[in-house]
Amino acid sequence: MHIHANPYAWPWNGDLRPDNTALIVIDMQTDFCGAGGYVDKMGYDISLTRAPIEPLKVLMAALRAAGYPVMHTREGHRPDLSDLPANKRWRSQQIGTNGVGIGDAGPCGRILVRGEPGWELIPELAPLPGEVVIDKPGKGSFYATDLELVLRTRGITNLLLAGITTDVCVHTTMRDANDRGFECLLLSDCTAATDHGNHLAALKMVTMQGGVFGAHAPSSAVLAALSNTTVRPEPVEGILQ
Ligand code: C5J
Repeated sequence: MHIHANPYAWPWNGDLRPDNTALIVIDMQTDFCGAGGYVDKMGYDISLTRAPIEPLKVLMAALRAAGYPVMHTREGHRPDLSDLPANKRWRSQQIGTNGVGIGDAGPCGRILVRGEPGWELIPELAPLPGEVVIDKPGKGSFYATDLELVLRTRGITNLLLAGITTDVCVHTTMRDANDRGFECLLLSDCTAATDHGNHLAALKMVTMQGGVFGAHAPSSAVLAALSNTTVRPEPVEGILQ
């Protein structure tokens, strides 16, 4: 089975099954797409980072119904900030109001700190019991996490990538996954950036060099491929279907 994608029909080898393909929903946390969260505090427009919520709801339901694993990531740091590099903290304090950055108190608790309200995944896209949730201290989902071990253990070779933000955590994860040999599809309407131009640029980057990091497609292309594999009624003899 292939998904109609840009710049090639994905996956490269047509081997797309629920036991070798997972959806990874990256950092759909209040800090990135909720009122009073980190992105909001920095002064960016959260209607951009909230745009993937509705298409993701539909896609996650369809993939779950078809037996595909759905995994989630959360960016965040230990409460003692021992895993927060000083330069990451300093840079985050340069934008927004009052020098408040990662680790500091905001309207949704301490920004990007594990256990705080802003760090939680948004309720609309809450994981189901048993779904893998990866906590990561960085932008990429592989750095300092057990994501690769989890994927290899399950025999996952294909990744559908979604979440926030296209140009930062989603792209870093896609690049790192690609270097590890995973076949990646970036879901264009299920991801967004704090700047729409950056979102479009991040999509375009994927298509260079024959698909330098994989391919991208809207979730409708995944839904179309899934519906083509649903069981059709047995043809009745003598009747053309
Ligand atoms: C950022 C992310 N943008 N999840 N994090 O800082 O993309």
